[in-house]
Amino acid sequence: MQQVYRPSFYHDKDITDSFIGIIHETYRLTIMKKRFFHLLTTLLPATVLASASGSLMAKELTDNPELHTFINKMVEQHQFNSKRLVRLFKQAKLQPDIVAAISKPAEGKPWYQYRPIFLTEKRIKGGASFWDEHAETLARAEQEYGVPAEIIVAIIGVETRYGGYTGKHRVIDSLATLAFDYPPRSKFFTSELEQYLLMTREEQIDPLSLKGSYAGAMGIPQFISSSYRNYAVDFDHDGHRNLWDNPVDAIGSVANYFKQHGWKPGEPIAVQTHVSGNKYRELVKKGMKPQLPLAEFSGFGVQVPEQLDENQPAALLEFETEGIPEFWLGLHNFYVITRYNHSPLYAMAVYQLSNEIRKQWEHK
Ligand SMILES: [Ca+2]
Repeated sequence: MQQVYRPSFYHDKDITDSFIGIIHETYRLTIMKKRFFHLLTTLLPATVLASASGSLMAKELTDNPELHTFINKMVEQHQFNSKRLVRLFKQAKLQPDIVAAISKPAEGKPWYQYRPIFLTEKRIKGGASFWDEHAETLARAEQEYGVPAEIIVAIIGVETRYGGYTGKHRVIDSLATLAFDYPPRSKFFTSELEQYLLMTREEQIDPLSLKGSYAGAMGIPQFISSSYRNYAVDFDHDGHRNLWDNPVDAIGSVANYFKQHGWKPGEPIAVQTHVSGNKYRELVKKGMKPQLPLAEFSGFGVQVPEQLDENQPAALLEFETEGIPEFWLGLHNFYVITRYNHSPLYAMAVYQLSNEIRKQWEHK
């Protein structure tokens, strides 16, 4: 049940994980949903699909009974003002293009097509410049949270090209559309909408004013509302957590996110390996979460480099190339990167980009 892999700022991510993570642009639909939408999108052009799936398109959002259930909940549980919420949602708009975007067929790009999107000369140089510009902050984040500067920089580079593109959709529209007009993900996005209203109230921001990805990911590091509330930090100590135009807060927040998801300072991330025979497939099938200790890998025909501690659990990852597949040992910290976006391709792109950025930065 692997995910859809696309550039991060085009999708959301999964909700089923026990961590309430950031929403980025990978999403894991269930197999059934995948099939259903694949069928739909095969049969119908995107525009037709958008209006067909948008059962409420002809109606106002405020006609939707589920919205009123939601508003009641916000009033009862969080003491929001009912009339104000109705006024707010009168100004929110269901966006058919958001439904069309998220219901695109689940075609995962293979690694050899995914990698070049992120591992570009421009993005590597951009990373080194971003590092130069924020060297002090990155060093402080590394010191405080134990997360290497190049990983923080690579995440921000993959997410938004160092803050250059943070999304064009009004967050209220994205979340309302996906909560009330996109049944497959309604539960998750209704929860994120709740988090969004709480977040904007806490941060004293007009909920109509914020923009983000079509899946509601916001700011320089593309945090979804629940992540914002749980992991964003005021890293420049000015009294606000501002992930939209404050790179200092963004850097601290990414580092904090990794720390809270178990990043182990100084430990390796991933190491390329080779396989022989067919037994390795059993390891690949186990997925990207490290489970078996490396000591057992040779029994599956997988080479284990000597420098690695054999007691640590690892995952065997297969990446599609145009020729023979690449195999990598994914270690604990690699798995932590996938908590930001549940895709091994995403994590590998971040890892490789981080290495290139470090090289470039050191050569300056
Ligand atoms: Ca701040």
